[in-house]
Amino acid sequence: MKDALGSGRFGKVSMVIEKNGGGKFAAKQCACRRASQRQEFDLEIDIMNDLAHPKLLQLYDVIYGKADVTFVLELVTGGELFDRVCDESFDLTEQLAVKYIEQICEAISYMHTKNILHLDLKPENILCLSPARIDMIKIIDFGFARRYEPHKPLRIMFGTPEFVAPEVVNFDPLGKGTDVWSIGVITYVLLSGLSPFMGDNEQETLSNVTACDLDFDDESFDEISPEAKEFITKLLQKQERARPSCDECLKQIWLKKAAEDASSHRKSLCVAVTNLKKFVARRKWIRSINAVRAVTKLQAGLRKGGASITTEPCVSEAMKKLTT
Ligand code: PIT
Repeated sequence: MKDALGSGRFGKVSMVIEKNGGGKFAAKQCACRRASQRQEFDLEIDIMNDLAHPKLLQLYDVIYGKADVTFVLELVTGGELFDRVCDESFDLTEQLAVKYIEQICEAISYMHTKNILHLDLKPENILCLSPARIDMIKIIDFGFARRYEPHKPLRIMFGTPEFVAPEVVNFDPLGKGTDVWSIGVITYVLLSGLSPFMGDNEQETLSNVTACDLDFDDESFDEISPEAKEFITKLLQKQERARPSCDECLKQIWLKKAAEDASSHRKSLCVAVTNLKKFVARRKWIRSINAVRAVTKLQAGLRKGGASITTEPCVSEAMKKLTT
């Protein structure tokens, strides 16, 4: 075990080095005590084993312990995309934003050809390949991914309020368009730093999502191209079936025009990241709160079961977050 890479709903991820051979990997260690948890992990493993794409994090091995399961994963070292974009030395342009969104659409299009939905696309789940290749991304976290059978309605109530589609909130059948919606929200945030459906609380956010009223009124959109706004508007349509497929997204004018501009060396304007920095700070705060909520829940469970709380990695992680 080497450095910690991060932690979240999924547990703790650390860099690990193979004893024979010295290969570097990421290891995601998760507590797994109940049979229902084991079933969830088995589904995630089954799905990950089906996925082999350069923009999707690869699973190499799984190690089952008595009360935990460890995923041996591809190592990526660039950190979260939104963190990199906010770095002082980074100039985000629309052209670069297109490059990111294109990679997300390609990866999700591949998943959709396999009839797999990701269902938790959000900024935290988009990492940069390495410090030297922050223009290349990898999508992580297949913990909510599901197989989609066209004639079998899939209803699920989970995800992150700011990024979930109206059909998730309404408990209506989900589809490939459910992921497309989240890509629309990610694009909106990337270009403006504003979260399109954010309310003062979770309830309000969910009601803004179902109302689906979208605007580009804020001054952060003043310099953003009409093609970008058109792209977002097409993805954020209330009807799941009205949204373009990922393949259709890749053919939108915004993406095509950016490619032409890039090949003729026309530079696009820099996107202002002041709002994005606030967005990133707020998301981190929410994640800490969620970690504390998880600890409280765990404490209650452990009190019943009589185990020791100090041995739980997520507890020490959450406490560390709280005190920094
Ligand atoms: C890395 C580097 C890093 C985080 C991760 C991997 C996380 C991966 C991950 C994979 C999953 C999941 C949650 C997180 O459910 O900073 O190489 O399948």
